[in-house]
Amino acid sequence: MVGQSRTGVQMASPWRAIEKCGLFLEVLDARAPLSTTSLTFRHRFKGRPVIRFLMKSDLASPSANRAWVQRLGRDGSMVVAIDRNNRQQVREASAALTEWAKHKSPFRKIRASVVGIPNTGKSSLINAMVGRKKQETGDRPGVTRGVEWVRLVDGILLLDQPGVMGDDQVEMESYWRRVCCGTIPQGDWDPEEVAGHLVTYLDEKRRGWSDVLDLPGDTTGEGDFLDRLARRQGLLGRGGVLNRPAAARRLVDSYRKGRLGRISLEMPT
Ligand SMILES: Nc1nc2c(ncn2[C@@H]2O[C@H](COP(=O)(O)OP(=O)(O)OP(=O)(O)O)[C@@H](O)[C@H]2O)c(=O)[nH]1
Ligand SMILES: [Mg+2]
Repeated sequence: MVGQSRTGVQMASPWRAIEKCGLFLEVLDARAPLSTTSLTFRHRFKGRPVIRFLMKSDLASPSANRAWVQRLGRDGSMVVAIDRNNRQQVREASAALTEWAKHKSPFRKIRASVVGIPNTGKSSLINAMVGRKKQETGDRPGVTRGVEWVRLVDGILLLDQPGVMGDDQVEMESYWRRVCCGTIPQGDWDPEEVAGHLVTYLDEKRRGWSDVLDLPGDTTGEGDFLDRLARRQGLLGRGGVLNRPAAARRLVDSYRKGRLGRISLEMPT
């Protein structure tokens, strides 16, 4: 099976390479591990071992990180919360992976497929573990276009590949969280709707979250809020009308980049 990349280059279907792998490294966004899980991959995992990496843990709440590691690891599987710039965490993660591989398959080469939805940090994880910028990374979904094998150590190969959204039916509850984690290209989502969900969530979970934006007046009311944000940031459209979509995009972007603080969007139940 052959796929067409956006550059027009023919590339092998990622699924064919994935089928060769005896291990999956599933990369989730630590801020929303459930919403950034792809059910499409879950079906592929069936019966094969999975190690979960909660990437961008530096942007998530530390207590939520601990809770997620515990919750997702309850079935005995390995779960690691990781920040690609934290060398010790990265060293420990690759040591744990190497150890796991030696134990599970002492005589055979391990091929591990690094999977996840777009922009969760798959290529960054590979670069951090191999200790050099081998794979291209970028602050937008769809950076990796083809499949590539990368050697971690002798006997362990990692497969980098494009993020796959799959054909999951995603409810709005997960969708807005995926947007806030940067997994959906700009233009594919309605900024005011997503910002509305984010504001409602933050108002409920994090008192005083908007202090950092230094907005004048009362903080309640989502419509009001975007108007005040647009005014504060001088976001005006034609005829001096407040540009609410631009304010909404700025808010989501601020969240995504951690400017509102380390805030997780989900906690285990
Ligand atoms: N703060 C923070 N940013 C990270 C971390 N890991 C990755 N990023 C950033 O997240 C963005 C996406 O990283 P990539 O490694 O390109 O993600 P990917 O999953 O390979 O993306 P696709 O190939 O597009 O599917 C980049 O801007 C990275 O710098 C992390 O641990 N912390
Ligand atoms: Mg990539």
